[in-house]
Amino acid sequence: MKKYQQMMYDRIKKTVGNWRNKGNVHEYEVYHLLHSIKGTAGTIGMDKLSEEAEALLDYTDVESEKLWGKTEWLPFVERIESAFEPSLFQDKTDEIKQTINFETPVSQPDVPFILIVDDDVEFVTHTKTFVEREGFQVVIALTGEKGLELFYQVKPSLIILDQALPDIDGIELLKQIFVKAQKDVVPIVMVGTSDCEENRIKAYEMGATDFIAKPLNMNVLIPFLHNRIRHRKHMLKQIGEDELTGAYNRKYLERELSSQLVMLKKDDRMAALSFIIVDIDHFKSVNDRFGHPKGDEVLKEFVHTFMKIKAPMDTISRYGGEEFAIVMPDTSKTEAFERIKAWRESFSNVTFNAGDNTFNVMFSAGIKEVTVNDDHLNRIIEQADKALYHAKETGRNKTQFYEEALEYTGLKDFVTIIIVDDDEVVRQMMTHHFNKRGEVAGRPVKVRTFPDGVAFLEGSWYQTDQQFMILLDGRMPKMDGIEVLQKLRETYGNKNIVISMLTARKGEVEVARALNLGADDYMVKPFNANEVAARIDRLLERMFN
Ligand code: GH3
Ligand code: MG
Repeated sequence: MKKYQQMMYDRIKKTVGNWRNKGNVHEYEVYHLLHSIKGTAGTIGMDKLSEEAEALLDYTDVESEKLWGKTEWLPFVERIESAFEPSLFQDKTDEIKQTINFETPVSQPDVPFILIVDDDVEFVTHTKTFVEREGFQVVIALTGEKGLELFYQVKPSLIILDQALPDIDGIELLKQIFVKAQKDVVPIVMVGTSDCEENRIKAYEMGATDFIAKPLNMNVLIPFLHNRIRHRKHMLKQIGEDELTGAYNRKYLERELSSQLVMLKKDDRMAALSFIIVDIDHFKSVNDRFGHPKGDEVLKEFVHTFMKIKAPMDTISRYGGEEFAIVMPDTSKTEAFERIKAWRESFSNVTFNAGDNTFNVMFSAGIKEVTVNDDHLNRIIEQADKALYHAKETGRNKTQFYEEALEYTGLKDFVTIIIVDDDEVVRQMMTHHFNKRGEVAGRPVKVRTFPDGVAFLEGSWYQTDQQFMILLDGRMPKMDGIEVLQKLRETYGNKNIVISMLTARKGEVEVARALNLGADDYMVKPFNANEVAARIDRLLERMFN
């Protein structure tokens, strides 16, 4: 009997673990969990638990797709937890506590960075230990020059700056960073060796936010830091907010997306984030029929309904007039899709009144799943935009993924790289390299390989509406590269095929022949994969665009 109880316990633990990762869960998921506990617990002699689950079931609806935040579902889990017989799971109590310790976030993207610029090693190490215990992250610069470098690199949330540095004078450093710090709302705390009036005056005049004299009282420092960070957050929010809708503005969006991208690259526990662009359908006609103020009301309600379904870390920014961009950290595209679906349902159920008329409004969305391979903000935005455009084109009131848009818009967005080489190492190395890179000349890339010219020419790879980059080994058994080249041009022409010959030596005769027979380029072996990719980038930029 105990074994089954243990199994059930483990299953609940697993489910709740998933919920913790997701943050929000659908009401019906809560229903299903309770329902299965009720049934199973009853048959394995845990009557109290079964009764409890049954009682809780009354508060959930099996058909409801409403998203519950943690604060909503946590009490249910706690009730279930307390209905377990404590004696049964004595040895497991800690584990239960751990599982249900929802306060520990999966990731902590919000840890404020504090930069300390001070040459007093004892002071900085002591402060670092103390301050990090409170959930901050500290970076240290022992010289002014290093401080300057770190200021630009780590973009700290606050700077603690020694007035007397070995190289640059603290006051001088302050002068250099002041403008940027002010723009980014970074408080600068000047630390002086003595509390003399002159030092204070200088510090404030140069733009320090605060002045503190050594020795620092750590008990005061911590609440002080929290205070300043809180104030900073508030200010940032003020700066980044769109007045009409309460969403963030475009400037904030760019900051948020790039900082989430950095987080994603730093934290292996996160697989992806989702970036979504949404746009209200036929919004112009709302304005035309019911007036601009009514349109404004729709916009506000649009954002308001999103706030109700969003996960804690999601942010929405106003991107253009009636276009919004959403960043969902640590969220796969399928999770994003579900969340948008919940929003769609909620928003389409809002009925607007205008005089005697009532109306409902729909929206379209495009999702781009961003992984560690994505680097360029503009490209990410462009790709989500493509997905949105595709949603509009194919009927509106729907969500599309970037991949779907790509498939649809024809494959001209793809570049297929074909490597024809009898050397398996070359084939593997290049395949690995291009797959990892994911794109060339700004386009997604597909890689195919052939071990010899015959297999290649007989293979079915050609499509008239695709573009190909062919890396062709000059010397191969079975059929020589030059011969393959000739046949290739004869059969397919050169409209959508770029060919680069791979040659072992800079044999001038061989190169000349290849170029004469229609090769666009050649590369000399052995080569470095990065260089090859960069070269192809440049080539394709010119040839296909
Ligand atoms: P589609 O389904 O293709 O997106 O059609 P649409 O009518 O929504 O798109 P279109 O781009 O033609 O029109 C957008 C309209 O949004 C035009 C503009 O006047 C209106 N708009 C932009 N900003 C605001 C605003 O702040 N308030 C109001 N009321 N309207 C706005
Ligand atoms: Mg629109």
